[in-house]
Amino acid sequence: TGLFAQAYQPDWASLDKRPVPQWYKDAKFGIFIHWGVYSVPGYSKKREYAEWYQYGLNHNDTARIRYHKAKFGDLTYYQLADQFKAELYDPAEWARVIEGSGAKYVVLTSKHHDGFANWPSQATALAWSMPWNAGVTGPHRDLLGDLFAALRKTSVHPGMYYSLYEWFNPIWLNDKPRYVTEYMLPQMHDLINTYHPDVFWTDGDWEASDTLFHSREFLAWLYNESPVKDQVVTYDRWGKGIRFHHGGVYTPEYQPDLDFKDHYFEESRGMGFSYGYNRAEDSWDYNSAQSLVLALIDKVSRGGNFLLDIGPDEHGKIPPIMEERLQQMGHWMSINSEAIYGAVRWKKVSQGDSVKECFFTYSPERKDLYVLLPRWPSGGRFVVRDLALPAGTTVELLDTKQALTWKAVGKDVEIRLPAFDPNRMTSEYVYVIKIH
Ligand code: FUL
Repeated sequence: TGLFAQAYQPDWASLDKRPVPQWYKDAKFGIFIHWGVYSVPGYSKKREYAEWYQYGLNHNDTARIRYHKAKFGDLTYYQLADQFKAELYDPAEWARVIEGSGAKYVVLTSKHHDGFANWPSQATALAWSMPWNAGVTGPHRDLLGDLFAALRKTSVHPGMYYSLYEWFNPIWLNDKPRYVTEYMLPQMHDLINTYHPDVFWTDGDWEASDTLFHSREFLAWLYNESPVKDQVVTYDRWGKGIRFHHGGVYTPEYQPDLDFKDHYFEESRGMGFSYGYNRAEDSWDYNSAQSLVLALIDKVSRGGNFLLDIGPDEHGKIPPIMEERLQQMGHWMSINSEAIYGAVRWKKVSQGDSVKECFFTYSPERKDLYVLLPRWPSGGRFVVRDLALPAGTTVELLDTKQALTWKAVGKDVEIRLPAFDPNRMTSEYVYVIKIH
């Protein structure tokens, strides 16, 4: 294929023109999964990332070192791969739980910064003297491929996370350019060509330049020629200084206040304070279902996506508290998802200053405005400020499908609400009014 025929050139001016795929903008809600050898210890001090376990062991993290000694004695981190058995892993069940949450895509760690590959990567043997992928040790199974196959039987798009660099990969430590051309790029091509992911979520961007990582060349290939060129979603983590400036979707991380009006964004976070499973966390470290629904609608009202993380354990089980949160969100979504899927940022994100009285989302396709109420208003009415509605506009409470009456009051619209009826209303957390 000649260079002229290519739609995208390996420079940011060109690559930045590539539109974010519409399926992804409509999806709004995805599930991140951090799962690997670090799930065996599954431990960090509270408020630290448990998937950084190996790094902590090597950087004088006394809490992790003490825990490691007590639980694993003299075993090295690498030897923990034997205990990553995933013997209870049921990808069809994961797919069912995730689909039930209302999420429309998944981003599973193909490999994190420790370099352990969750698929039978040929490349690992090149760098590591011990078996360092899930096909040849631990689970002896293609964890990634099996989840993708299960997801393809649902409405959930399969996607993957990939860390560009590896903390302790011997090739990376000795010869970075060689690591990139002989190890990283072959792995990335293998992943794209074998599994056809709809989402490719790169990370580790801060460790080297986009030039060293060959990021622009890779993206040009991905967008021009790869088997997923039309549907694949990419992000902004492609090298030092690129994040929040170039690439696909911008990636705030535990940064709820960051939003970008003229660039698509997705905030990610765990249900507690870690991505990888952290057994030091208590139930109160987990967000309630209500605050997770609020986080989702907060993102959607600002025009972005929400990528909520779960951390399965070394057996392959999703911890019950995480599973329950997904079920609770799914229950809310089963009643209110039309305010989420396909929605865009409206001219106003929310109403109210320190206390949010409501959030807004808008369906450009149906021209419906959604008013999302984080608490049931008192006094039998709710006032939407500065809104003019044509006569004949219908207003409906999604939860009970009741038609509501409204009237213009000055520049505002006053909507009359029924008495709060816990026996009839089932959505909890956030009540949604549709204005059509
Ligand atoms: C970060 C990583 O270092 C974390 O461990 C996690 O994967 C997060 C999504 O990205 O930069």
